[in-house]
Amino acid sequence: MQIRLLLVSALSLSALIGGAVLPAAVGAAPARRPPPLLPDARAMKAADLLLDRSSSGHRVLRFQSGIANVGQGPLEVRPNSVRRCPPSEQHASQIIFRDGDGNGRYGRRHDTGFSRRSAGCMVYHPTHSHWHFQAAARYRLYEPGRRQALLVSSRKMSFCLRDSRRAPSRWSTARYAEHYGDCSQSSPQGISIGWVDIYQNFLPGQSIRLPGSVRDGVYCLRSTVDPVDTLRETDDSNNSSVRAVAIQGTRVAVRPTARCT
Ligand SMILES: [Ca+2]
Ligand SMILES: [Ca+2]
Repeated sequence: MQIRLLLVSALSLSALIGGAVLPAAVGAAPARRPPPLLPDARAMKAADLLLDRSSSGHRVLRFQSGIANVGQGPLEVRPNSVRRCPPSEQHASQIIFRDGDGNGRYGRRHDTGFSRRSAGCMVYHPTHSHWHFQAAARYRLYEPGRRQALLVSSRKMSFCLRDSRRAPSRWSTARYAEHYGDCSQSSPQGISIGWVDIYQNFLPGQSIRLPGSVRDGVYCLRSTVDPVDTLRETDDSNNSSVRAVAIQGTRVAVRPTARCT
């Protein structure tokens, strides 16, 4: 009986406090979250290839690479302390923008709502004074038709994401203004829809060391973005590109991609 009395009192109290709200809430549809506008990362084919010597005298293949965003929303990550990361690293959240005005496309002015998801840790580059997004890309070299027998696999490369140049017109993305510039220590970083983040061949990490077994001949250089799938995007099946390259002595030349597909 005592319990029943308490229950009745509690119900009466809630009716007094929230009486104006309760009837309206019954049967009302739950507020629907606007749909996400996801990015879609693609790997540019390796370009500006050249053969070089490392400081230790090894032959290295240098090349330029790039990550394009051909999706429906910006590819954005933000350094923060939401989760713990190893020393000298900081957590990264991927920002998923939402179609707040419901028009089916991204607009910076109206689609300001977003959700966050964990995208691993970022590494700090003291010489650059900013955070690099880890596992942005990986490069592999193999002989045509022998993709499983890798000659070289690079470590996972970290990038400071930014808008470097417009994506190739063959990907026919919407045209958005450049938005993500130089990375600073705490700013969001990203790639706008229809833009590419380029990493030139002279930058650290933009080379792979050729093993002594690499003789003159044609090889396949495969670039993969988001290789360990830390980013949420519309299509995970288009994240690799391949370039056929002919290596001859100290020279390297591009060959038709069909050799490697
Ligand atoms: Ca993709
Ligand atoms: Ca919109």
